[in-house]
Amino acid sequence: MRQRHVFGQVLALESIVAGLVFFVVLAVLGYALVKRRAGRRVAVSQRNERLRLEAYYVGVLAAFAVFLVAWTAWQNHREHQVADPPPLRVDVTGFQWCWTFTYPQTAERRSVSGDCRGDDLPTLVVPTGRPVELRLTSRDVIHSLWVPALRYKMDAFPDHVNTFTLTMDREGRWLGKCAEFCGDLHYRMHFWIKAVSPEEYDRWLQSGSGPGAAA
Ligand SMILES: [Cu+2]
Repeated sequence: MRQRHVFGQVLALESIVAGLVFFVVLAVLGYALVKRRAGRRVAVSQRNERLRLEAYYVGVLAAFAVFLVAWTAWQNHREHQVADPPPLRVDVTGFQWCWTFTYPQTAERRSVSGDCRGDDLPTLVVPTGRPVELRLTSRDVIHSLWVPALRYKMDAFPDHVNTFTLTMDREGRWLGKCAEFCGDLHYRMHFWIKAVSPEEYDRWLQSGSGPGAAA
């Protein structure tokens, strides 16, 4: 999956840079603590500032922060560029406490929903190799559509539509969750996202049965 790959890379780079900075700061702090312990009878310095050194320190940390923010924003921007060919559209609505997936291009506006009780989870069916634009909103409070294995999460707001486009490069099924605490039964707002071949997807869309049916 492209987005999984991209955001996996972003996470790896951020972890390496953040870890590096953390351990360098820790090492300098440890050095100062050990080297300047009271028992060592080190002469107390009369200086109370070292402007140039402090400026370097602040400059280096700021450069790391700017780099991380810019890199992440750039990757996010690349991931959200308009797809070509034009994507299939699926309207996703979060509600207390489940999800509805609606396919507006079908004549009868095919819809998959459920109550997220037990194993009866709604399934978002998408074809492989074709960009799919998810248009995300909420019927009541703020929810968040999260597919951990795909590294994707986006908030669903009432009276607002958030969009993102994904392209699945292989068939499979992944568990999605709500990542925004939204009330008593938030914990059970799970769904499946299932990628099938374009032929199977077309068949499913026409037939109104198959892998998209609950369970
Ligand atoms: Cu929720």
